[in-house]
Amino acid sequence: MIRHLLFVLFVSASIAMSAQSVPSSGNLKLWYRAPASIWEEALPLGNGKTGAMVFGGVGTERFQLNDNTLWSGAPDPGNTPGGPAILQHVRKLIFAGKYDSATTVWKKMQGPYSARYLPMADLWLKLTATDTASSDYYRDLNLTDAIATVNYTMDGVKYTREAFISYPDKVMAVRITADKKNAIDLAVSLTSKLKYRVSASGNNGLRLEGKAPKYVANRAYEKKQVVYDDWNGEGTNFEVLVKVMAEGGSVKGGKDNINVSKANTVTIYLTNATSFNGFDKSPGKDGKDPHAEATANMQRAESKSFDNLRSDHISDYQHLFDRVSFKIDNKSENATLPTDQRLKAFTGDPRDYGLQTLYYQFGRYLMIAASRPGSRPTNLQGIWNDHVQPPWGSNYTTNINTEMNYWLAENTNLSECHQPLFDFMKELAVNGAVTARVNYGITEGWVVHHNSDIWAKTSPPGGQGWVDPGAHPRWSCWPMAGGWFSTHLWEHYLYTGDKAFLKGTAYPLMKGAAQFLLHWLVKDPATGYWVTNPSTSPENTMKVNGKEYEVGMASTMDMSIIRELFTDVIKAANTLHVDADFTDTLISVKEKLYPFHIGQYGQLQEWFKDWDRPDDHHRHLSHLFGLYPGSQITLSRTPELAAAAKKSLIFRGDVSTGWSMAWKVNWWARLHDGDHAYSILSDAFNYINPREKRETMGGGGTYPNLFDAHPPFQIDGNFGTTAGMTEMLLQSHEGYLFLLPALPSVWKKGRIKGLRARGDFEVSISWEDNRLSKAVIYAEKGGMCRLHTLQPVKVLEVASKQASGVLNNLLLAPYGLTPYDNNTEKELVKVNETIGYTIDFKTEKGGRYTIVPL
Ligand code: FUC
Repeated sequence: MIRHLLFVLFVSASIAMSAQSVPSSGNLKLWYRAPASIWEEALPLGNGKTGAMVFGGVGTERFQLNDNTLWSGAPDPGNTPGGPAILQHVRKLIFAGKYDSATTVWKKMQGPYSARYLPMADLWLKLTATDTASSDYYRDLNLTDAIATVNYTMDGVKYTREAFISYPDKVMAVRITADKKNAIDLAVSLTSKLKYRVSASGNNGLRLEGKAPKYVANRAYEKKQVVYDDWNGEGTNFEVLVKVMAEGGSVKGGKDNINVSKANTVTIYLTNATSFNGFDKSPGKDGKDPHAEATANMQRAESKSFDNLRSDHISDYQHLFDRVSFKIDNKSENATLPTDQRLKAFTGDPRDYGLQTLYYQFGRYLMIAASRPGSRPTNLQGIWNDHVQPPWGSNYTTNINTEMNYWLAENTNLSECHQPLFDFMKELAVNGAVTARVNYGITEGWVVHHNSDIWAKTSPPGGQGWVDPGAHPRWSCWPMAGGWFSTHLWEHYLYTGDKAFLKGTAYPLMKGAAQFLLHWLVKDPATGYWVTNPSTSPENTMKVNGKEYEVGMASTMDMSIIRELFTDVIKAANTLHVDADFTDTLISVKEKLYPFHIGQYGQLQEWFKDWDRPDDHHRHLSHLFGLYPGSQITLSRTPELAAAAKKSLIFRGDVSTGWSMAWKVNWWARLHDGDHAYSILSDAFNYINPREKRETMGGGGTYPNLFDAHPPFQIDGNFGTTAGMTEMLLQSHEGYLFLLPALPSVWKKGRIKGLRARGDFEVSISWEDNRLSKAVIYAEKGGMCRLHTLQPVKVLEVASKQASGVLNNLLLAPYGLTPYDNNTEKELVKVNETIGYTIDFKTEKGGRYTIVPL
């Protein structure tokens, strides 16, 4: 190990010294002058299912591999028989104000923790017999074709290595070339951090068979940390196949490695599969045969040439990626630096807007690489994880993180990448109906709590059958994820206008989530309002008379999610002309939902009562759900609530964890304060050194490979920030398309092409001197368009008129009325008034409309 480390250090040092002469590359590349020696320097590839982190080593190349169906454990519903009695007890205590006792009793409701997302294997290429230094080292990840490349010169030979993972062909392909004949010598091998064995496979191939643990502990003090069954027992089996092909020279397959000598070109294909056979089946007893799947994929890939695989991969990827282009005039000289140095230099010269557009497109790249139709939804690390015990299990944390992962799907024109989340919801609805019945005695609809996994776990986590002092009802007591997820279905419909989706997929799920919540609500005997009890404001605590409590009733977030969902369901049922009685019930309950409150400081009240603390800097600000991603709080329709939300944001401060700051970018964008959004956004470009201890790292920031730092790495910050930058440039939730609603003053000149807005519109915007210079709106389906701009504009192709009345386009309809009580005597903080011009014009299906200033 030490020898290996010394070797890496030696190679890195010699590379750093000799790497001055390689030309810089375009702005859509992450590129470096040295190989990665730590995971957060390696570059991610993926096709939704298979993920690889490419290290780019010279003597030793490592591809750290994942399969997004490889998790610990097996289906484990973890529901609590006798739950309804526990619930009644908790409710009684809470209505009596006995929050402490309620918290203790709630713990009986907690089921097991989620399963862990696991690393699959490593592919190793031992490239040289001697540790000779190289020169002209260069590696990159090119976002225009999703190919990772390594170039270097050694002993006068120029080597090139390319790697990609193909979605259409379900294969990872690596090609090594040299500019001189017979120059490539290497050994190929496979290992895993899990239980595994390697054998020869056919002609010049390797086969790694692996087994995932049936249990990975969640707490350090648990006796057994990683528990394996035998090969035929419980736990997911997996397989990795490698095939090595060479032109020139010779290939010799061994038992556990393959040796190539004196080749001109080497091509490696890798396929992988697991026994995962659905969320409700044992991956051991009832698992699929991973060998059959990996073999079939390998045979199909082998029948294609590398060049064909490569060009099919590129066209598949570009079909999605090329929909959006983004440019901001960049005056910074740092644009020519390697990406890690560029990031380090950002704080000193924050004018490097090209780094921001690169980061933006990297967010879209990650979504395409990690979430494709047919794959699992992205987890806390997308699909990339190197730990058997990853932070927070690399699971689905559903009280913000999983939702944030999908905030960019619609507006950055990657609608089909949203699909895995919808597929997952179908599974959650099955398990969640059982949890609703067993835990709460609710026989209609489905529920999800704050963690889930590949087994579509829906019960509250926290440790079953034993008391875990680290398990907190402030996170476990939160049955709201089904409701929140369901708002994604409605958003997908608003962006696409896809009625078949609304009818067949969305509405049944949305209705089920609403049914559960309808039964979950109880009448507060004191106020007569419908409230949630028990309730938390995710992970935060309320302080009542100097004492902190975890569980109470009617948190603003609960009520906001329910209000948003009921509104969506009512609109969906009207659109489909179904369920009139059910919508009548929703309408009457909605009228008596516990409303928003503006508290004593002029803040948006987080809790049932005005217990908010100005010095509370908790990373979660879930009570602002109505401002974003919800649409209940807007500057134009509820300016007082918007002011209260702004006050809450000011109290909490800007600096927090990566995802929390990403959420704040979106909130400030919704408050049309581009400069404040921007100042938080620029904090995302704090260089985080992955070699430092987590405790000494700052709040939020970015690793050398542009992965977001919570810290540690968590992918939600990447996705949430890309979504937030989009929200700064285009919004469509207030009843119209608003161009440049929160353009920061430093982004003086720029252009973004191909964003999507509600109403099934595609929008391109250019600006100069901070003012709109031109926009083009493409109407995919046609229909009325309402447009808001900060300066008067005209439409070149058709007549437009000043907007008036209700727009005849339901996809663009605003939220509606938002009830609230204002209990402060203080003056509210000032918010940006909605100024500008609003016009209506008619669009035809497939029509293109040019907007120019008057
Ligand atoms: C929630 C957050 C943490 C972290 C974890 C995965 O618990 O509060 O910050 O993101 O999820």
